[in-house]
Amino acid sequence: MSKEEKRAKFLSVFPTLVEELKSVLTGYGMAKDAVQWYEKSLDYNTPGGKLNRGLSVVDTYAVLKGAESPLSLPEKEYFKLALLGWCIELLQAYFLVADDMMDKSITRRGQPCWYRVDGVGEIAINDAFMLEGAIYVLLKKHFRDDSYYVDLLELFHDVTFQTELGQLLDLITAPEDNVDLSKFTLDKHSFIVRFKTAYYSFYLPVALAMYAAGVSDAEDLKQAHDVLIPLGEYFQIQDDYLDCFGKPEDIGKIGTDIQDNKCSWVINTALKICSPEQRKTLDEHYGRKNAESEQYCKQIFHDLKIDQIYHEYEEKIATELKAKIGKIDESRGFKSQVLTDFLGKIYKRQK
Ligand code: DMA
Ligand code: MG
Ligand code: MG
Ligand code: MG
Repeated sequence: MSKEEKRAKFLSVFPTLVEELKSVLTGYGMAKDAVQWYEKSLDYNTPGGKLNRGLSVVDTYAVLKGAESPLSLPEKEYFKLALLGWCIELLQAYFLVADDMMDKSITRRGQPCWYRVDGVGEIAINDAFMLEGAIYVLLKKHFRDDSYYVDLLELFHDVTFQTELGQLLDLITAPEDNVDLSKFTLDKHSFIVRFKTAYYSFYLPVALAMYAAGVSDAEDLKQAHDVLIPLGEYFQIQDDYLDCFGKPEDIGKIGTDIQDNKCSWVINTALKICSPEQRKTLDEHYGRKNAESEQYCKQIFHDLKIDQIYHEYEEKIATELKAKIGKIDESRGFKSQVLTDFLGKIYKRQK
């Protein structure tokens, strides 16, 4: 089954969900222009990305069920799993709309960030809340009678809060008016990225599929967690690397980490190996809101061959993760294939 077919099938579920959400608003007697606004926000912010998180829910479920491919699942079963996948994409949409405002980003997925669209501005804050709200409307409608409904709710609530904790740390470690590079460490970075990215992007899709498949013994959830959190850390290190070294046409966004004074993997790695002279330049130019200062920092990252260190890191972490995956105990029904597939999806990604 080709990747394109899987993606097309997953995408084909989305318009149904939008109609269901709109009908909730219509049911409350909401004005037509409000319903249209919500539809536009859903369409603009939800389906335009790689859909890795959403697709992983159906893929993982198929592996756990021993199905040949997600497309060979019975239609109703596929729909429910795809719906869970779309709930992660909605969660992601909610985080990204807010993240782009807080990070003052310009573009996302090759288009202007939602808050920068004409007429949107700070209404984007409420739109973000409503993207999150959609998750619980859909879960209630389709999972209320399932034995694991409360597990799904708790999982979404816990992971959302963990992500918000990560975002809090990410933001307060990057004050706009007080650049202090001595506060950055790779340990701090690791903590931030596990919370802001790894839980919702890696643990959540697998845990959702596990609950739906009935492979949700606490030991198995822990086995998944213990590989997926370091895997998610690796993914965010890629994001940090690409923010500085990636091409906007590949990553669909313009990097802002240097100007935003972010505690990213790139600056932390540079701080460990730079000369006192380079450190002085970084102290003077990192986190300053101008392109010239940003360029000074980029030159130092280039001189320090951060890209080479990154490629070495990538080989090392991939080897470590493969070894961890090799030790998974499959006796209760969990399958290490789920984790191998995840690693395969992100290994050496350019976007
Ligand atoms: C991503 O952090 C985390 C969340 C919860 C959106 P980021 O700001 O590095 O993401 P991006 O580079 O996509 O703006
Ligand atoms: Mg951001
Ligand atoms: Mg951010
Ligand atoms: Mg980033």
